[in-house]
Amino acid sequence: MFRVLELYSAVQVFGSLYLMFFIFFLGDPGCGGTFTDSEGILISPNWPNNYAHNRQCIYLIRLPPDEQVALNFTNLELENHSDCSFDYVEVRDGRMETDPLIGKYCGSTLPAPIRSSSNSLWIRFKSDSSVSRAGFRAAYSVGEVLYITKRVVFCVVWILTITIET
Ligand SMILES: [Ca+2]
Repeated sequence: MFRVLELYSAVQVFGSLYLMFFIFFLGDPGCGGTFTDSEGILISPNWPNNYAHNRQCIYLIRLPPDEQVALNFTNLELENHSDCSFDYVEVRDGRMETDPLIGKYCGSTLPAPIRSSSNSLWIRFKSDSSVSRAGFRAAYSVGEVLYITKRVVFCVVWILTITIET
């Protein structure tokens, strides 16, 4: 009996150390982060399997200053509620919790494509203490229209400048 208890505590200690190691070094894949590449994928924790209860994950997409973020949800499966009070994904137009709200989403209706007005988007995923689903997956990229427009305008101005000068 003594041996069994000893073994049990050893397993407990080892288990806790392993968990600490896992959280400290490997993080929590899918739970938030800062995204600075020109394109990327955001997923809820544990996607495509069910997310855990009582999670909060913050995702910040930050592109170079003169670019916009285009965000498209490809999958959405969250606990449904009329005001999305239980589990939700909220998207804000900027880099902070206090920036203008673009939308708060839950259930399984995919949001329309989202575009930031500046170079960043702030996203929060939150789950409550019961009922979990698969979560969400969203892809972002540089907002091409503004990117191309700016370059076209630049070229036109450049050509005009040359034409006027000669
Ligand atoms: Ca829930």
